[in-house]
Amino acid sequence: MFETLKPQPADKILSLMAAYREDPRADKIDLGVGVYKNPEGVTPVMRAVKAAEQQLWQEQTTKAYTGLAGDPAYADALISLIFAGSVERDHIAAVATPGGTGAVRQAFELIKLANPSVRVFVSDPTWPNHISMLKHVGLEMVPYRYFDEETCGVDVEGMLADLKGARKGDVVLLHGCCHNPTGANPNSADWKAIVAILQETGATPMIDLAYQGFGDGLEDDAAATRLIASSVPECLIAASCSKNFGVYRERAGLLMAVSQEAGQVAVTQGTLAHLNRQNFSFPPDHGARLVTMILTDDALRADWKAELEEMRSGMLKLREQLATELRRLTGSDRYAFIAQHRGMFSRLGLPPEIVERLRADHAIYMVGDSRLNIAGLNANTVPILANAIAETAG
Ligand code: PLP
Ligand code: TYF
Repeated sequence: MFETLKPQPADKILSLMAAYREDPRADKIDLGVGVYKNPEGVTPVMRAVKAAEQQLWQEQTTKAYTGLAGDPAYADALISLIFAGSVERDHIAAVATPGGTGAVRQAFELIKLANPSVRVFVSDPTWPNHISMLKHVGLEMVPYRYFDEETCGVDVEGMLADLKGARKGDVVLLHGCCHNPTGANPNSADWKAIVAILQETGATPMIDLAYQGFGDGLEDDAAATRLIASSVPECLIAASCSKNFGVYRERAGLLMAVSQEAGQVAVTQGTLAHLNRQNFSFPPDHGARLVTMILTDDALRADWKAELEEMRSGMLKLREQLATELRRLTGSDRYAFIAQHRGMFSRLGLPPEIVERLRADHAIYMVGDSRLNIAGLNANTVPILANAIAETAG
């Protein structure tokens, strides 16, 4: 039967990773896949994660199954990090998932079960896995305007106009902070306008929160999620711990469904557990347990926050350095948006030919849509990138 299988389109980001690995040039620069790297180019195991792992190794007495929803203490800890009491705990159904991707996938499954004729509104552009999973699950997709190619900021007017086309029974997929792939984000006034439209239309928001702590800080990065979840009757949040705890391969995610109607929560919780059972039964526990240990221990939590803050401020400094360097070299403010963008990514708005020339002539690897991973840079490579951009794109 396998002969009926057809080759599947490759993930462009993962293919770029492979091309980079094969490039023999010693001075190559990897600005592709969204993985944090320190100035030495290493994706470190965070200090608090190491400490928690050591403690876990000594103290853990069993690796027997948890539950279909994972360890409830994990959901409690992450809910308190994300919501900080802005939504009552008993209004939230939550299940652990294999990474943020697993949370997104399970959210799509839940949506399909609740309303098979749903339309899911997605930002243009969005994370490519949103699109491929929506197709795979068989849900209708409606793109909404998001990125303004001229300013490299959010096309707020276009976005709001398109979101007005959603109706009750539809889902609006939003990036809670640090938009992937553009780096451009709504400001707080924009978020209020988005909430007003959600209230008007009755569409259900779904928030993908994969970078809390990478933009303006742990609290600010959760502000839009808190505002939305406390302003609308229902919403979904797919959270990832991959980036902010650096536990990528452990696959720690959490899917949350908030209902203003507390009486709804038990059935939603049961449905989420049922969907976990259909796909993988018990979610991975190791990463989730480390996250729980860190969030519930004062010393580990303080050290984790300090290290996360170092990572965040390092990325902001690189943004500022790159914007300044490009202003000097081009004599224009055309790249000032790089310092305004937040998170790991910026879309530079360069055509694919320029992205290709940067790779061929300068061994600089960014995604074809001109998305670069800021964390792939350091103080020494910023001027190299700036020179290459100024030379090829002006
Ligand atoms: N959502 C977005 C927008 C992402 O960029 C990512 C990627 O890292 C994820 C979700 C999920 O990541 P993971 O499955 O590694 O937790
Ligand atoms: O956008 C990125 O680079 C990250 C990592 O299939 C990633 O979100 C990339 C591709 C993929 C899963 C994760």
